[in-house]
Amino acid sequence: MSSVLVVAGAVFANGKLLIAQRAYPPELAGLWELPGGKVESGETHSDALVRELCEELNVDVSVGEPLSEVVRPREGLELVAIRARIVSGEPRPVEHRALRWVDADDLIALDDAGSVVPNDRAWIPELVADLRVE
Ligand code: DCM
Repeated sequence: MSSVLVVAGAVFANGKLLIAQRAYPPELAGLWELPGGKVESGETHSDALVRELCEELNVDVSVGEPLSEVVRPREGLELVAIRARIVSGEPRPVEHRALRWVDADDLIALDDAGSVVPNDRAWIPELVADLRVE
C-alpha cells in the first residue's frame, strides 16, 4: 500500500505565524491548520510545499528547515511541517475560509479552545518556541 505524505508550511513573518481556517471536510471546517497538502509523485517536500502554498495562498515561498515532530496519525499517513518565508505575494485564502497571523499567545489560546486541526496539535510546542524568539 502506498502511503500519503502531507507537507504543511510554518510561514513566519514579522514575528507571527500564518495559519489557515479549513473550509472542508465538515468535521474539520472552521478549525485552523498550517496550510499545505499532499506530496505528488516525483516531487521533493520542498517542491510540494512551494506548489501547495502557491495554489492555496497565492504566494511564492522560500523553504527552510522542517519541524522535528513528524505526525503519523494512522498507518499510511505522514505529515511534515516545514518552515517557510514569503518571497513574493500577499497571502489570500484561495481554498481556506480565512487566514490569520498569530503570535505565541494567540496560538495557545486557539489550541486551548479546541480550534486547531487535531493532526497539527503536535507541532504547537515547537511553533510556540519559534514564535517566542521571532
Ligand atoms: N492535513 C492536516 N493538517 C494540515 C494539512 C493537511 O491534517 N496542516 C490533512 C487533511 C487531509 C490531508 O492532510 O486529510 C490532505 O490535506 P488537504 O485536504 O488540505 O489537501
